[in-house]
Amino acid sequence: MAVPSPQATLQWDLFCRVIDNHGDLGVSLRLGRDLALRGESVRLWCDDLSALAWMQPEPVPGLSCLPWEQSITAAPGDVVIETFGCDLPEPFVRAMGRRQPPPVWINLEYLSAEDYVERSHGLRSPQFSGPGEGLDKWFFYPGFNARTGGLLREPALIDTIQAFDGQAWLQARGWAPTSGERVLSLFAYPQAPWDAFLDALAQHGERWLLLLCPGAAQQAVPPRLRAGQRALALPYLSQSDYDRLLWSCDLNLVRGEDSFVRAQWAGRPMLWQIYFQDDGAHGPKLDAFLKAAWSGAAASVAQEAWALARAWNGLAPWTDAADRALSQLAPATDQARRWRAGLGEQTDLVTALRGFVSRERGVSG
Ligand code: TRH
Repeated sequence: MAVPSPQATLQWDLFCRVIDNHGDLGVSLRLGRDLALRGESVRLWCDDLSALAWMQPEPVPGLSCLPWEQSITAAPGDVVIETFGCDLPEPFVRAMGRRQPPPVWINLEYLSAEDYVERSHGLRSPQFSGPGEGLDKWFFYPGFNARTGGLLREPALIDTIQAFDGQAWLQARGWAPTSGERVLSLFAYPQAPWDAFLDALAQHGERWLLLLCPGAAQQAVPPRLRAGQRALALPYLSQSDYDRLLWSCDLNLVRGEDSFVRAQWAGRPMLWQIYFQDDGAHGPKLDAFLKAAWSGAAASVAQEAWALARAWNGLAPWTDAADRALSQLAPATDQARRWRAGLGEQTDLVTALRGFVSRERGVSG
């Protein structure tokens, strides 16, 4: 159901190239759906829409998901967003130059807590050559504070999560923990240190139900389960159901970008497996996030959380401190709630984008 919008409906063109995995489409879809549910008219042009069959099986009013090639003959709308610097088709960019007024052209960048984000957010990139000559492109950076573009957060998301009955939801699907069992969701890349992780979970005889998302976890975990652990292999869920899974677990292991953000909204302990980059850029990116997310926590608790996150990502050996972080989830739960409350005060990404576009178009938002 579309939320009535005080602003005039605009036509938004979102472009997405799938490089690997599911985050490129995942973020673009999440953005497109949020815009559409707030009353905007959105076309999502993507070079590989195959994952849509499970990510978004139901149509969303106001959102059309279309093959990339069809954009070549389309008339550009009021706003054009290229996600993660994907190059737009030349004929489309030429058509943008002919449009009066030209669309507001935005490059939506990757999420990071590093300092460069605040410096780069909102910068203008005048196009001096090529098909877009004479146009301006704007850099829009999501982020974790008010000097950035914020995070995708649908209206009333935190209230919805707080009112959600995760136990009943798991029960209805046959995924509920038995009495005395704790439950985690596990979405991971293949290089995770599986043995150290499962040992650490089992260390004090705790019993765990591991809900394994499709991919590496389903191959790696079942043959390695320790005493007191059992696992269920989940199918791919819709994005909305994947969110509900995160809201229902005692611990969420997430990766990439979109599941990482959604786990923060869940307000439960989480462990992030960052997208690995050959040049090592993922190390400082992880540390910048940890620094932000654990600020204000007791020093010993923060140190253990850092040790666990770095070990899970292969950036440090697995230590006793990492073990301790996994065996004491109560401080991580408190911190996750505090962190979420702070993020919830921020302007969300869609509100920030719409405000930016209104200003650029000279319309009071
Ligand atoms: O799949 P990811 O690792 O994606 C990426 C890509 O590697 C991308 O190239 C990189 O740029 C980016 O990370 C940083 O992880 P991510 O971002 O969490 O995307 C997964 C999406 O799949 C997310 O939108 C949630 C969704 N999903 C479901 O909808 N249902 C499911 O059952 C699962 C497991 C995920």
